[in-house]
Amino acid sequence: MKPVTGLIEGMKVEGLKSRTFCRAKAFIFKKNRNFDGKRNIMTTLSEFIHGLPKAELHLHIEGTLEPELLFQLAERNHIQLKYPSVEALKKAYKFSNLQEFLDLYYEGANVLIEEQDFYDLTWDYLEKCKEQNVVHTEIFFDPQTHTERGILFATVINGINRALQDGREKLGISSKLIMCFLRHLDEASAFQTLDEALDYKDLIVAVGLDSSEKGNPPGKFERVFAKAREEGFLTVAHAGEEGPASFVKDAVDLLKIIRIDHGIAAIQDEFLLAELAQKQIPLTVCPLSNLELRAVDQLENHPLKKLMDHGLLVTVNSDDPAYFGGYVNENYLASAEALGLSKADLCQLAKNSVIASLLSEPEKEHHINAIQQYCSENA
Ligand code: ES4
Ligand code: ZN
Repeated sequence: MKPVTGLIEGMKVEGLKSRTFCRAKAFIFKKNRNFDGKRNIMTTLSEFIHGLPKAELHLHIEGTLEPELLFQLAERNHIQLKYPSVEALKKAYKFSNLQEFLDLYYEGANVLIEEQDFYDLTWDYLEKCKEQNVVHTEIFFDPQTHTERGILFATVINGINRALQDGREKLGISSKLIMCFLRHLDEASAFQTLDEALDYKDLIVAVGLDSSEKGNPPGKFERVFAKAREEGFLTVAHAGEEGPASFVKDAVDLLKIIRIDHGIAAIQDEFLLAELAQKQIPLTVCPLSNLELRAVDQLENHPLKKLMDHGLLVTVNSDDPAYFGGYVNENYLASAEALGLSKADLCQLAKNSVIASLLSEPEKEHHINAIQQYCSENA
């Protein structure tokens, strides 16, 4: 399914959802003019970001379910929705915290029933990647969101994987799959999910931890993560999104993670910052998500740039783009506008996304060279 697009005086803009983002666009539109009103060639940050090759490392596939597809799948699967229209559903996408969002996200996922539904969901996201010059993506999926309501693990992973395979062959986009445990559920449920994943070791590179952070510290899953590592999975975890800096530290020490998802609370602990910088443990930061879930009051106060200045390996990602008003390019753009990021900063973020990825060294080298070439040509 094609996203909503429009053409404003030669500048392609995507269908926008969030208030913040509409403001950002209006601003850029004005900046896109010379003093005499003529358009610059390759001058806007928007165009620069669009052309920049980049990887996405923090993306929940269930969070890419656009309202239009949600309605189509509800109809196809004979599911009655609470909302009378796409517009009514979109109006409900206003959150004051993580839990309010998660309630809608799990409700939305109820329309995913058949393998083809998971395929369509994933394929639409990959088309979006193509449009945005995302050359590599590492995708989270939450099997428990589906197995808890009677959908087979195989249905979920086969649908997603078939789309990822097509993405490689037809779109040239490489990808990895990361299976997340829902941290609001118990350890036994996570162990059972890990058990189911063992049949799909060739498709899943890492395990992660998501859902409600408050009250569910990393230590709750220490034994599950130890078993996952024994079985050969890498580990990542959401930490320091709504939770404290100590959860980031626990994820490093107890879960032996190779990347922190979000991790913005680390800004409050200078010892932790020094450790993350020294070990070059990447943070997969999601600015528009943090804004929409009120982890920050305004993007101007987002710690992204400060984290970069502390020497951390920071990346920019979209998290749940269908719910937070932007895919990866919109996250780069809104961050650049709010924090005054330079083209050099944006190039660094794109390189970081490749460095922090799970690609092989030769693959990383290939993408970093392409980014460097683009940045040199368009400085
Ligand atoms: C999530 Cl933004 C966020 N945080 C934690 N868990 C999640 N699952 C999907 N989106
Ligand atoms: Zn996330």
